[in-house]
Amino acid sequence: MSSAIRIYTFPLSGHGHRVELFANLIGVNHECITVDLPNGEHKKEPFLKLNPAGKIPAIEDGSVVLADSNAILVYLARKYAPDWIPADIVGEAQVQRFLSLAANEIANGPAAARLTTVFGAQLDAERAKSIAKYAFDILESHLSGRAWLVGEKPSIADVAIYTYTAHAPEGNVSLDPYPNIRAFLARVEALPGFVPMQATKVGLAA
Ligand SMILES: N[C@@H](CCC(=O)N[C@@H](CS)C(=O)NCC(=O)O)C(=O)O
Repeated sequence: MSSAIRIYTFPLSGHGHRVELFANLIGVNHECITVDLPNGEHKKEPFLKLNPAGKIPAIEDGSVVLADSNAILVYLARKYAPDWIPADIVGEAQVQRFLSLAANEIANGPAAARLTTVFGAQLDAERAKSIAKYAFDILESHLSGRAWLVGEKPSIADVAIYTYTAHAPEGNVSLDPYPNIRAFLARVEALPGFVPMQATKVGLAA
């Protein structure tokens, strides 16, 4: 039997949770290793050998070392769960579109807004909330009449978008105006193997 994939993460990180969630959804053998972010473990050796950018998540799968949550989702899907990434060119490109949304507007919107409330980050909360609205308006409209972001079944696009969207209220971004998004989140949460990220009682979630 192959050894467990090591996922270096932090319990309150949505980027880390994205990877942990996917590992659980596809049932791949893995273990989560908490990196001590508050004490800067991610900025020192030996962690920097795993990710010179000094960020979690990163994984070790045998001799493969990989950082960046979306890159890890692509790797895990291609290697262990090809059903989670479309084989056709257009479907794959559509997935990439949502990975980009996750890496840009979701990271700079709801994730950044949550950083200000959960971690006291000195970021422009109003700007983050305005980017969150932009991203959620796109998602709300896209999810009209659709169960999943791409095609007829869940893909890594859904996993990439899920966590920071679900936890947006912690950053004072309400999901009340977005019924399609809320129904989408409930569908992800009903998937076999779903694991939640630890909730924090701040912002609208207080
Ligand atoms: N693009 C990266 C972003 C990862 C990221 O921002 N990680 C945060 C935790 S959510 C981190 O490690 N922050 C620590 C730091 O930047 O010092 C990914 O998708 O993995």
